[in-house]
Amino acid sequence: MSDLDLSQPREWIAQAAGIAILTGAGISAESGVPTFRGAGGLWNDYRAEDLATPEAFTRDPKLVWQWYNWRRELIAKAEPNPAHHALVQLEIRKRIFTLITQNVDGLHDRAGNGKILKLHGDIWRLRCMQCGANWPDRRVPLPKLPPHCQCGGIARPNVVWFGEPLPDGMMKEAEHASESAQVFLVIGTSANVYPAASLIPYARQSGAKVIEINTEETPYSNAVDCALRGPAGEILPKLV
Ligand code: BV8
Ligand code: ZN
Repeated sequence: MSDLDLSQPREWIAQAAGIAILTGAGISAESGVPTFRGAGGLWNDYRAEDLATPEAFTRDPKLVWQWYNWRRELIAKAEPNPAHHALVQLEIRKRIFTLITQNVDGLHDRAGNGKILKLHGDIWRLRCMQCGANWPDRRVPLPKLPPHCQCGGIARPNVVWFGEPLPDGMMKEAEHASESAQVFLVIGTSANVYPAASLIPYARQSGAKVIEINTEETPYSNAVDCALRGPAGEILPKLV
């Protein structure tokens, strides 16, 4: 790791008045939360289509909830790692700061970040399929699957599934943050999922210096200003 030359990205970050950050499951990997598509990934035993879709939930709410219950138990045992803490330091230092995350694990909140755009929702909140009520529920494990709302309706995880639109206005706000940033950090995402991944070229076209931190190559590695290959938990603290 020590052979990475961080002087240029460190300078860009130090000089930047505004910073926007896009994180994916990789930033939580060193906290022990498995990623979706890597080795030992969450999707390995299941295909995304089998679980993270409204059709799957309609077909078998109990199965989908067993998967989310299992993930909630994993995440509940996880702690934010040095990468999460480095982003809190960055928020303290930068006047203009927006953390855009695809993660639903809540580890950025627990680390202490304030300005977080949760593109794909929050695994710690439930939403009623009947009346639309939306509430936090941190019980691990949930006693009964699927959980129900007080109105008697079935509750779903308050996350965005494939084929579902992102929460209203979320992408607009994320694009606004990306265009007003001098530096755009892309951390721990395979950049497969849209529209989240579209923020990477969007930020670049808006003139930001784009720095990617990932243990592997991604479709955007050759299109960013600086691709740092390695674990975020080791690299990020050295950058800020
Ligand atoms: C929508 C739910 C429209 C919550 C998730 C064909 C082409 C292009 C797009 C599409 C297409 N077909 C369908 C689409 C659209 C689809 C999509 O993008 N599909 C992909 C798979 C092709 N998108 C959608 O459906 C979106 N909605 O488009 O709606 C619409 C509009 C109006 C009206 C109706 C409809 C909704 C997308 C949201 C899906 N929900 N999750 C949950 O259960 O978690 S996606 C899921 O993937 C998670 O949210 C996750 O965050 C996200 C992205 O994955 P990553 O975070 O990148 O994680 P991954 O495992 O893939 O990668 C980890 C990375 O970390 C790796 O690169 C690894 O190398 C790296 N890493 C590992 N360890 C470390 C590390 N890096 C640093 N340090 C380490 N230690
Ligand atoms: Zn209800």
